[in-house]
Amino acid sequence: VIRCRAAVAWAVGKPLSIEQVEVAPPKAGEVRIKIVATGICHTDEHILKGCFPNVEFPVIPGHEGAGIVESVGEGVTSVKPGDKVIPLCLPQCGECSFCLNPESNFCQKSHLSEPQNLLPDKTTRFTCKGKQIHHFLWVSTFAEYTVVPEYAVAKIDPAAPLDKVCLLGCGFPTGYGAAINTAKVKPGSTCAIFGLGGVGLSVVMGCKAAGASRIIAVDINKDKFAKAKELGATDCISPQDCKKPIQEVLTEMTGQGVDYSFEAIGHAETMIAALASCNMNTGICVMVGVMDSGSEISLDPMLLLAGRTWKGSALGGWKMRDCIPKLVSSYLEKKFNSDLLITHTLPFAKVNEGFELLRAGKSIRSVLLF
Ligand code: COD
Ligand code: ZN
Repeated sequence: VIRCRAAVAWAVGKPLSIEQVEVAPPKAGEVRIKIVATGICHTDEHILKGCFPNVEFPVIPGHEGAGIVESVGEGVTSVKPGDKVIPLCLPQCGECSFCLNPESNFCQKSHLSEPQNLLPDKTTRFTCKGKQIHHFLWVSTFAEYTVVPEYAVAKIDPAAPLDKVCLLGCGFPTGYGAAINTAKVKPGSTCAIFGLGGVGLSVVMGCKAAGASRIIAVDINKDKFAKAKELGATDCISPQDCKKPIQEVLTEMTGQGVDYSFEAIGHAETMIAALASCNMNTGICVMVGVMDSGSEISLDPMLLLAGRTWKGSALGGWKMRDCIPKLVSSYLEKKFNSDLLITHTLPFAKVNEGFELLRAGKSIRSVLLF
Protein backbone atom coordinates (compact mmCIF):
# COMPACT_ATOMS: atom_id res chain seq x y z
CA VAL A 1 0.00 0.00 0.00
CA ILE A 2 1.28 3.46 -0.91
CA ARG A 3 0.33 6.53 1.13
CA CYS A 4 0.24 9.70 -0.99
CA ARG A 5 -1.67 12.87 -1.79
CA ALA A 6 -4.90 13.00 -3.78
CA ALA A 7 -7.66 15.55 -4.39
CA VAL A 8 -10.89 14.07 -3.07
CA ALA A 9 -14.38 15.33 -3.94
CA TRP A 10 -16.33 14.31 -0.81
CA ALA A 11 -19.73 15.54 -2.01
CA VAL A 12 -21.41 17.43 -4.86
CA GLY A 13 -20.71 21.16 -4.81
CA LYS A 14 -17.78 20.97 -2.38
CA PRO A 15 -14.29 22.12 -3.39
CA LEU A 16 -11.70 19.39 -3.77
CA SER A 17 -9.79 18.62 -0.63
CA ILE A 18 -6.19 17.47 -0.69
CA GLU A 19 -5.95 14.37 1.45
CA GLN A 20 -3.55 11.66 2.40
CA VAL A 21 -4.94 8.49 0.77
CA GLU A 22 -3.93 4.85 0.70
CA VAL A 23 -3.53 3.26 -2.72
CA ALA A 24 -3.64 -0.55 -2.69
CA PRO A 25 -1.33 -2.55 -4.95
CA PRO A 26 -2.57 -3.52 -8.41
CA LYS A 27 -4.47 -6.81 -8.63
CA ALA A 28 -4.20 -9.20 -11.59
CA GLY A 29 -4.53 -7.34 -14.89
CA GLU A 30 -4.01 -3.92 -13.26
CA VAL A 31 -1.28 -1.31 -13.33
CA ARG A 32 -0.28 1.16 -10.60
CA ILE A 33 0.93 4.46 -12.05
CA LYS A 34 2.81 7.36 -10.46
CA ILE A 35 1.03 10.35 -11.97
CA VAL A 36 3.51 13.11 -12.82
CA ALA A 37 1.20 15.70 -14.40
CA THR A 38 -2.52 16.17 -14.98
CA GLY A 39 -4.60 18.70 -16.88
CA ILE A 40 -7.91 20.12 -15.66
CA CYS A 41 -10.74 19.53 -18.16
CA HIS A 42 -14.22 21.01 -18.01
CA THR A 43 -15.61 17.49 -17.54
CA ASP A 44 -13.93 17.42 -14.10
CA GLU A 45 -15.84 20.59 -13.24
CA HIS A 46 -19.08 18.90 -14.41
CA ILE A 47 -18.30 16.09 -11.97
CA LEU A 48 -17.81 18.46 -9.02
CA LYS A 49 -21.14 20.13 -9.83
CA GLY A 50 -22.88 16.74 -9.89
CA CYS A 51 -23.96 16.91 -13.55
CA PHE A 52 -23.38 13.20 -14.06
CA PRO A 53 -25.44 11.32 -11.46
CA ASN A 54 -23.82 7.98 -12.40
CA VAL A 55 -20.54 9.21 -10.86
CA GLU A 56 -20.46 8.20 -7.19
CA PHE A 57 -19.00 10.26 -4.34
CA PRO A 58 -16.58 10.44 -2.60
CA VAL A 59 -14.46 10.30 -5.74
CA ILE A 60 -11.00 11.24 -6.97
CA PRO A 61 -11.58 13.04 -10.31
CA GLY A 62 -9.05 13.87 -13.05
CA HIS A 63 -8.77 12.10 -16.39
CA GLU A 64 -6.09 13.93 -18.39
CA GLY A 65 -2.85 12.68 -16.89
CA ALA A 66 0.52 11.18 -17.69
CA GLY A 67 2.87 9.20 -15.49
CA ILE A 68 5.26 6.33 -14.92
CA VAL A 69 4.35 2.71 -14.16
CA GLU A 70 5.23 1.94 -10.53
CA SER A 71 4.18 -1.73 -10.40
CA VAL A 72 2.02 -4.20 -12.29
CA GLY A 73 -0.35 -6.97 -11.24
CA GLU A 74 -0.18 -10.59 -12.25
CA GLY A 75 -0.49 -11.28 -15.96
CA VAL A 76 0.26 -7.73 -17.15
CA THR A 77 2.53 -7.89 -20.20
CA SER A 78 2.12 -4.67 -22.19
CA VAL A 79 3.80 -2.35 -19.63
CA LYS A 80 6.47 -2.69 -16.94
CA PRO A 81 7.69 -0.53 -14.04
CA GLY A 82 9.47 2.57 -15.33
CA ASP A 83 7.47 2.87 -18.59
CA LYS A 84 6.00 6.26 -19.40
CA VAL A 85 2.25 5.94 -19.88
CA ILE A 86 -1.00 7.82 -20.38
CA PRO A 87 -4.00 6.38 -18.47
CA LEU A 88 -6.99 6.17 -20.81
CA CYS A 89 -10.38 7.56 -19.77
CA LEU A 90 -11.78 5.59 -22.72
CA PRO A 91 -10.39 2.05 -22.54
CA GLN A 92 -9.71 -0.28 -25.44
CA CYS A 93 -10.31 -3.85 -24.28
CA GLY A 94 -9.54 -5.17 -27.76
CA GLU A 95 -12.18 -7.90 -27.48
CA CYS A 96 -15.64 -6.32 -27.62
CA SER A 97 -17.46 -5.87 -30.93
CA PHE A 98 -16.74 -2.12 -30.91
CA CYS A 99 -13.01 -2.67 -30.41
CA LEU A 100 -12.99 -5.30 -33.15
CA ASN A 101 -14.75 -2.94 -35.59
CA PRO A 102 -12.20 -0.64 -37.25
CA GLU A 103 -14.86 2.09 -37.57
CA SER A 104 -15.65 2.54 -33.86
CA ASN A 105 -13.70 3.64 -30.81
CA PHE A 106 -16.21 3.51 -27.98
CA CYS A 107 -15.18 0.32 -26.16
CA GLN A 108 -17.99 -1.52 -24.38
CA LYS A 109 -15.94 -1.42 -21.17
CA SER A 110 -16.48 2.35 -21.01
CA HIS A 111 -18.82 4.21 -18.65
CA LEU A 112 -21.71 4.40 -21.14
CA SER A 113 -22.03 0.61 -20.86
CA GLU A 114 -21.06 0.05 -17.22
CA PRO A 115 -20.12 2.48 -14.45
CA GLN A 116 -16.39 3.02 -13.89
CA ASN A 117 -16.65 4.12 -10.27
CA LEU A 118 -15.02 0.89 -9.14
CA LEU A 119 -12.40 -1.20 -10.91
CA PRO A 120 -13.72 -4.13 -13.01
CA ASP A 121 -13.71 -6.49 -9.99
CA LYS A 122 -16.15 -4.03 -8.29
CA THR A 123 -13.72 -2.93 -5.57
CA THR A 124 -11.75 0.28 -5.09
CA ARG A 125 -7.98 0.66 -4.60
CA PHE A 126 -8.41 4.02 -2.79
CA THR A 127 -9.18 4.59 0.88
CA CYS A 128 -9.03 7.76 2.97
CA LYS A 129 -9.75 8.19 6.69
CA GLY A 130 -11.10 4.64 6.74
CA LYS A 131 -13.58 5.30 3.90
CA GLN A 132 -13.65 3.75 0.43
CA ILE A 133 -13.09 6.36 -2.29
CA HIS A 134 -14.42 5.86 -5.82
CA HIS A 135 -12.39 5.88 -8.99
CA PHE A 136 -13.39 8.20 -11.84
CA LEU A 137 -13.51 6.67 -15.34
CA TRP A 138 -11.02 4.22 -13.80
CA VAL A 139 -8.20 6.76 -14.17
CA SER A 140 -8.50 9.26 -11.25
CA THR A 141 -5.47 11.31 -12.22
CA PHE A 142 -5.85 13.77 -9.31
CA ALA A 143 -3.90 11.26 -7.22
CA GLU A 144 -0.16 10.86 -6.95
CA TYR A 145 -0.64 7.11 -7.50
CA THR A 146 -3.58 5.49 -9.27
CA VAL A 147 -4.51 1.95 -10.29
CA VAL A 148 -6.08 1.22 -13.68
CA PRO A 149 -6.87 -1.90 -15.75
CA GLU A 150 -4.14 -2.78 -18.25
CA TYR A 151 -6.48 -2.14 -21.17
CA ALA A 152 -6.88 1.47 -19.99
CA VAL A 153 -3.17 2.29 -20.24
CA ALA A 154 -1.14 3.35 -23.28
CA LYS A 155 2.64 3.07 -23.23
CA ILE A 156 4.25 6.11 -24.84
CA ASP A 157 7.68 7.15 -26.13
CA PRO A 158 10.18 7.50 -23.21
CA ALA A 159 11.26 10.86 -24.68
CA ALA A 160 7.81 12.41 -24.15
CA PRO A 161 7.63 15.32 -21.66
CA LEU A 162 4.87 14.20 -19.27
CA ASP A 163 4.01 17.76 -18.20
CA LYS A 164 3.01 18.46 -21.81
CA VAL A 165 1.66 15.20 -23.25
CA CYS A 166 -0.81 14.79 -20.38
CA LEU A 167 -3.15 16.82 -22.62
CA LEU A 168 -3.13 13.88 -25.01
CA GLY A 169 -5.20 11.99 -22.42
CA CYS A 170 -8.36 13.95 -23.21
CA GLY A 171 -8.69 17.53 -24.47
CA PHE A 172 -6.37 17.54 -27.44
CA PRO A 173 -7.34 14.21 -29.07
CA THR A 174 -11.03 14.92 -28.38
CA GLY A 175 -11.03 18.11 -30.42
CA TYR A 176 -8.34 17.30 -32.99
CA GLY A 177 -9.91 13.89 -33.76
CA ALA A 178 -13.42 15.39 -34.07
CA ALA A 179 -12.10 17.33 -37.09
CA ILE A 180 -9.77 14.70 -38.55
CA ASN A 181 -11.60 11.41 -37.81
CA THR A 182 -15.27 12.23 -37.22
CA ALA A 183 -15.92 15.10 -39.64
CA LYS A 184 -13.05 14.12 -41.98
CA VAL A 185 -12.54 17.79 -42.87
CA LYS A 186 -11.42 18.21 -46.50
CA PRO A 187 -8.79 20.64 -47.82
CA GLY A 188 -10.26 23.97 -48.92
CA SER A 189 -13.43 23.55 -46.83
CA THR A 190 -15.10 25.97 -44.41
CA CYS A 191 -15.52 25.18 -40.69
CA ALA A 192 -17.17 26.76 -37.65
CA ILE A 193 -16.25 25.90 -34.07
CA PHE A 194 -18.56 26.81 -31.18
CA GLY A 195 -16.68 27.08 -27.87
CA LEU A 196 -12.99 27.88 -27.61
CA GLY A 197 -11.89 25.97 -24.53
CA GLY A 198 -9.13 23.38 -24.69
CA VAL A 199 -11.39 21.07 -26.67
CA GLY A 200 -12.75 23.63 -29.16
CA LEU A 201 -9.27 25.07 -29.80
CA SER A 202 -8.05 21.53 -30.53
CA VAL A 203 -10.84 21.30 -33.13
CA VAL A 204 -9.44 24.54 -34.64
CA MET A 205 -6.00 22.87 -34.83
CA GLY A 206 -7.51 19.77 -36.45
CA CYS A 207 -9.38 21.83 -39.09
CA LYS A 208 -6.17 23.73 -39.86
CA ALA A 209 -4.14 20.50 -40.11
CA ALA A 210 -6.77 19.08 -42.49
CA GLY A 211 -6.32 22.09 -44.79
CA ALA A 212 -9.59 23.97 -44.20
CA SER A 213 -9.46 27.37 -45.93
CA ARG A 214 -11.83 29.19 -43.60
CA ILE A 215 -12.08 28.47 -39.88
CA ILE A 216 -14.65 30.54 -38.02
CA ALA A 217 -14.29 30.49 -34.23
CA VAL A 218 -17.36 31.31 -32.09
CA ASP A 219 -17.30 32.15 -28.38
CA ILE A 220 -18.99 34.61 -26.03
CA ASN A 221 -15.62 35.21 -24.32
CA LYS A 222 -13.59 37.39 -26.69
CA ASP A 223 -10.46 36.84 -24.62
CA LYS A 224 -10.27 33.47 -26.38
CA PHE A 225 -9.95 34.98 -29.85
CA ALA A 226 -6.21 35.76 -29.84
CA LYS A 227 -5.37 32.11 -29.10
CA ALA A 228 -7.89 30.89 -31.69
CA LYS A 229 -6.20 33.06 -34.35
CA GLU A 230 -2.77 31.83 -33.30
CA LEU A 231 -3.97 28.24 -33.78
CA GLY A 232 -5.49 28.81 -37.23
CA ALA A 233 -8.89 30.54 -36.97
CA THR A 234 -9.45 32.94 -39.86
CA ASP A 235 -12.47 34.71 -38.29
CA CYS A 236 -13.67 35.08 -34.69
CA ILE A 237 -17.21 36.03 -33.73
CA SER A 238 -19.10 36.56 -30.49
CA PRO A 239 -22.83 35.78 -30.88
CA GLN A 240 -23.44 38.61 -28.40
CA ASP A 241 -22.13 41.13 -30.95
CA CYS A 242 -24.54 39.93 -33.64
CA LYS A 243 -27.98 41.39 -34.30
CA LYS A 244 -29.12 38.13 -35.93
CA PRO A 245 -28.88 34.56 -34.63
CA ILE A 246 -25.37 33.23 -35.09
CA GLN A 247 -26.51 30.53 -37.54
CA GLU A 248 -27.84 33.23 -39.87
CA VAL A 249 -24.62 35.20 -39.56
CA LEU A 250 -22.51 32.15 -40.43
CA THR A 251 -24.79 31.23 -43.34
CA GLU A 252 -24.48 34.73 -44.77
CA MET A 253 -20.72 34.79 -44.30
CA THR A 254 -20.28 31.55 -46.24
CA GLY A 255 -23.10 31.67 -48.79
CA GLN A 256 -24.85 28.42 -47.88
CA GLY A 257 -23.45 27.62 -44.47
CA VAL A 258 -20.16 26.03 -43.50
CA ASP A 259 -19.13 22.56 -44.65
CA TYR A 260 -18.39 21.43 -41.08
CA SER A 261 -19.60 22.77 -37.74
CA PHE A 262 -18.56 21.63 -34.26
CA GLU A 263 -20.11 22.19 -30.84
CA ALA A 264 -17.59 22.06 -27.97
CA ILE A 265 -19.66 23.69 -25.19
CA GLY A 266 -22.41 21.26 -24.17
CA HIS A 267 -25.53 23.49 -24.37
CA ALA A 268 -28.77 22.70 -26.24
CA GLU A 269 -29.00 26.16 -27.90
CA THR A 270 -25.48 26.05 -29.25
CA MET A 271 -25.95 22.48 -30.49
CA ILE A 272 -28.96 23.58 -32.54
CA ALA A 273 -27.15 26.73 -33.72
CA ALA A 274 -24.13 24.66 -34.80
CA LEU A 275 -26.39 22.21 -36.67
CA ALA A 276 -28.22 25.04 -38.46
CA SER A 277 -24.91 26.71 -39.37
CA CYS A 278 -23.77 23.99 -41.72
CA ASN A 279 -24.86 23.62 -45.34
CA MET A 280 -28.31 22.04 -45.44
CA ASN A 281 -27.38 19.52 -48.16
CA THR A 282 -23.88 18.30 -47.44
CA GLY A 283 -23.01 19.96 -44.12
CA ILE A 284 -21.73 17.84 -41.26
CA CYS A 285 -22.24 18.95 -37.67
CA VAL A 286 -20.20 17.19 -34.99
CA MET A 287 -21.35 17.31 -31.39
CA VAL A 288 -18.36 17.18 -29.05
CA GLY A 289 -19.71 18.80 -25.88
CA VAL A 290 -21.83 16.73 -23.53
CA MET A 291 -24.97 18.17 -21.94
CA ASP A 292 -25.89 17.57 -18.31
CA SER A 293 -27.12 14.01 -18.08
CA GLY A 294 -30.87 13.73 -18.50
CA SER A 295 -31.21 16.91 -20.58
CA GLU A 296 -32.78 16.77 -24.03
CA ILE A 297 -32.83 18.74 -27.25
CA SER A 298 -35.91 19.48 -29.32
CA LEU A 299 -35.17 19.72 -32.99
CA ASP A 300 -37.03 20.71 -36.15
CA PRO A 301 -36.49 17.61 -38.35
CA MET A 302 -36.54 19.91 -41.40
CA LEU A 303 -32.97 20.75 -40.45
CA LEU A 304 -31.97 17.23 -41.52
CA LEU A 305 -34.40 16.68 -44.40
CA ALA A 306 -32.21 18.03 -47.18
CA GLY A 307 -29.27 15.88 -46.15
CA ARG A 308 -27.37 17.50 -43.30
CA THR A 309 -25.51 15.04 -41.08
CA TRP A 310 -25.49 15.31 -37.30
CA LYS A 311 -22.84 13.22 -35.57
CA GLY A 312 -21.31 12.75 -32.17
CA SER A 313 -17.65 12.25 -31.40
CA ALA A 314 -16.15 10.88 -28.19
CA LEU A 315 -12.42 11.21 -27.58
CA GLY A 316 -12.13 12.25 -31.21
CA GLY A 317 -12.92 8.81 -32.57
CA TRP A 318 -9.45 7.51 -31.66
CA LYS A 319 -9.00 3.92 -30.57
CA MET A 320 -7.07 5.08 -27.55
CA ARG A 321 -4.52 2.34 -26.87
CA ASP A 322 -3.55 2.14 -30.53
CA CYS A 323 -3.65 5.84 -31.32
CA ILE A 324 -2.46 7.79 -28.26
CA PRO A 325 1.14 6.46 -28.56
CA LYS A 326 1.08 7.47 -32.25
CA LEU A 327 -0.22 10.94 -31.37
CA VAL A 328 2.61 11.27 -28.82
CA SER A 329 5.09 10.40 -31.58
CA SER A 330 3.49 13.01 -33.86
CA TYR A 331 3.81 15.52 -31.02
CA LEU A 332 7.52 14.70 -30.68
CA GLU A 333 7.89 15.11 -34.47
CA LYS A 334 6.27 18.56 -34.04
CA LYS A 335 3.34 17.72 -36.36
CA PHE A 336 1.15 19.80 -33.99
CA ASN A 337 1.85 21.95 -30.97
CA SER A 338 -0.58 21.13 -28.18
CA ASP A 339 1.69 23.06 -25.76
CA LEU A 340 -0.03 26.23 -26.99
CA LEU A 341 -3.15 25.14 -25.08
CA ILE A 342 -1.32 25.19 -21.73
CA THR A 343 -1.86 28.60 -20.16
CA HIS A 344 -1.01 27.72 -16.55
CA THR A 345 1.24 25.24 -14.78
CA LEU A 346 0.55 24.91 -11.06
CA PRO A 347 1.71 22.72 -8.19
CA PHE A 348 -0.85 20.01 -7.35
CA ALA A 349 -1.71 21.74 -4.06
CA LYS A 350 -3.26 24.59 -6.10
CA VAL A 351 -5.84 22.34 -7.78
CA ASN A 352 -8.77 24.50 -6.61
CA GLU A 353 -7.04 27.60 -8.00
CA GLY A 354 -6.86 25.74 -11.34
CA PHE A 355 -10.64 25.22 -11.24
CA GLU A 356 -11.18 28.91 -10.39
CA LEU A 357 -9.18 29.89 -13.49
CA LEU A 358 -11.34 27.57 -15.63
CA ARG A 359 -14.60 28.93 -14.17
CA ALA A 360 -13.46 32.51 -14.72
CA GLY A 361 -12.60 31.75 -18.36
CA LYS A 362 -8.98 32.77 -17.70
CA SER A 363 -7.30 29.48 -18.56
CA ILE A 364 -7.36 27.16 -21.53
CA ARG A 365 -5.55 24.30 -19.84
CA SER A 366 -3.98 24.33 -16.40
CA VAL A 367 -1.50 21.52 -15.85
CA LEU A 368 -0.95 20.37 -12.25
CA LEU A 369 2.44 18.96 -11.29
CA PHE A 370 2.95 16.50 -8.42
N1 COD B 1 -21.79 30.48 -26.94
C1 COD B 1 -20.48 30.44 -27.31
N2 COD B 1 -19.47 30.02 -26.49
C2 COD B 1 -19.79 29.64 -25.24
C3 COD B 1 -21.14 29.67 -24.77
C4 COD B 1 -22.16 30.11 -25.69
N3 COD B 1 -23.44 30.17 -25.33
N4 COD B 1 -21.15 29.24 -23.51
C5 COD B 1 -19.86 28.94 -23.18
N5 COD B 1 -19.05 29.18 -24.23
C6 COD B 1 -17.60 29.01 -24.31
C7 COD B 1 -16.84 29.45 -23.07
O1 COD B 1 -16.61 30.85 -23.06
C8 COD B 1 -15.54 28.65 -23.19
O2 COD B 1 -14.55 29.35 -23.90
C9 COD B 1 -15.96 27.42 -23.99
O3 COD B 1 -17.30 27.62 -24.42
C10 COD B 1 -15.90 26.11 -23.15
O4 COD B 1 -14.57 25.88 -22.84
P1 COD B 1 -14.05 25.24 -21.47
O5 COD B 1 -12.58 25.55 -21.36
O6 COD B 1 -14.92 25.65 -20.36
O7 COD B 1 -14.26 23.67 -21.70
P2 COD B 1 -13.36 22.49 -22.35
O8 COD B 1 -12.86 22.88 -23.70
O9 COD B 1 -12.36 22.01 -21.34
O10 COD B 1 -14.45 21.32 -22.51
C11 COD B 1 -15.60 21.57 -23.19
C12 COD B 1 -16.48 20.32 -23.39
C13 COD B 1 -17.82 20.82 -23.83
C14 COD B 1 -15.90 19.44 -24.48
C15 COD B 1 -16.60 19.48 -22.09
O11 COD B 1 -17.15 20.21 -21.08
C16 COD B 1 -17.48 18.27 -22.33
O12 COD B 1 -18.66 18.34 -22.54
N6 COD B 1 -16.84 17.15 -22.29
C17 COD B 1 -17.44 15.90 -22.57
C18 COD B 1 -17.13 15.55 -24.00
C19 COD B 1 -16.06 14.56 -24.15
O13 COD B 1 -16.13 13.67 -24.98
N7 COD B 1 -15.08 14.65 -23.36
C20 COD B 1 -14.06 13.70 -23.35
C21 COD B 1 -13.90 13.24 -21.92
S1 COD B 1 -13.86 14.71 -21.04
ZN1 ZN C 1 -11.88 15.70 -20.51
